[in-house]
Amino acid sequence: MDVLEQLAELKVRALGELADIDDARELESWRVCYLGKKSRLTAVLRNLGELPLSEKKSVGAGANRLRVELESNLEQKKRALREAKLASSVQKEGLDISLPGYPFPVGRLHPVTQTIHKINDIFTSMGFQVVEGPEVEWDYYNFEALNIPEEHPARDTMATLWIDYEKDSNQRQMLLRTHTSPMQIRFMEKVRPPLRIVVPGKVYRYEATDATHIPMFHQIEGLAVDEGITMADLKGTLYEFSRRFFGKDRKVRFRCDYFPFVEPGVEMAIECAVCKGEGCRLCGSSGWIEILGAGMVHPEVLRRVGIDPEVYTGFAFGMGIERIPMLRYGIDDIRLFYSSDLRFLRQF
Ligand code: FA5
Repeated sequence: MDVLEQLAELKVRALGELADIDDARELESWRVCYLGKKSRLTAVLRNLGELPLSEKKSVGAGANRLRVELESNLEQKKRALREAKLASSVQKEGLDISLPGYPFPVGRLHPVTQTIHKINDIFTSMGFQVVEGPEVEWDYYNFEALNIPEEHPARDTMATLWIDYEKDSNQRQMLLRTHTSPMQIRFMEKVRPPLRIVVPGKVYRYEATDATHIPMFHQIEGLAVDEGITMADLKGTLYEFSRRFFGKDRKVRFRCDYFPFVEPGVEMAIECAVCKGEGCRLCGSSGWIEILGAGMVHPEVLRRVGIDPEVYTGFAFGMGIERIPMLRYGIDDIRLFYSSDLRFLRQF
């Protein structure tokens, strides 16, 4: 019997056996026997090279045709077995495959994260770069380098969570950063002006909670240092931010304030969204909500990082992020952001 006759016989046998198969395990044995590595068909295909030229072409074509035919029969059988199984479980378990499936719960970004992204977008469009810094910080970066030495009363305005850590040989102490300003120092230690950055992140204060205060909240720091930067650049940049974020009709107020690392210092407040300036619980009856502290970078801060204050000047600001969506959407209690109530969170 020549090879082509053998293949014809193989086909009859394989298809005959396949017709009688009615479970997946038998089907797998059939596949191994007729299409597997050690099957007769694979051997024929592998040894084509040894055949005389006259037979090679016809045997090769015949063997490949048979392989394709067996594979397609195998797929058909697999489908038929699957359908038969499904039909039997529909009968046995009363399964209704036409019922709609359960919807997958789809998550979304937290409103504070969404706000950070929006603020980043506004400042990057004005040429600022986004950088991040550590939440566990050295006393030096959080206070000392920002003109707040150990006995300075300004430390009292930021009740600090200290880390229980033995001072090292440099007498350094660790804390949870109370603001994002330490990144001003860290960044200026590494990068020379001109520079423009914003630094979003978590900050921590050991404070009582009320409608506008929580012990863990977010800030975004801004810092721009270059030749010839003035207070007008600071105000222009923050007005532009407010216009883009809150719209052009929302009033903005600057007032003098004190922060040891800026001179002069200001605070910026926005007209309260809940009472439209009339006075309510959220704004403490003042009609305004303070959202950030800012000012011109103190010459001593620049000097400490090796930047000459006679050549360079800069402005900095630190904004409380939670208060921004509160003002935009008229949310009257900051604690709602962290109470994990989906009815609140799903609105954003
Ligand atoms: C600071 O933290 C300064 N680092 C800001 C600064 C940066 C001034 C650069 C000058 C130059 P202050 O403590 O005021 O400042 O906090 C800044 C903002 O954080 C506040 O305006 C407020 O919006 C927000 N904030 C402060 N404490 C809380 C709190 N407990 N809960 C929620 N938001 C708060």
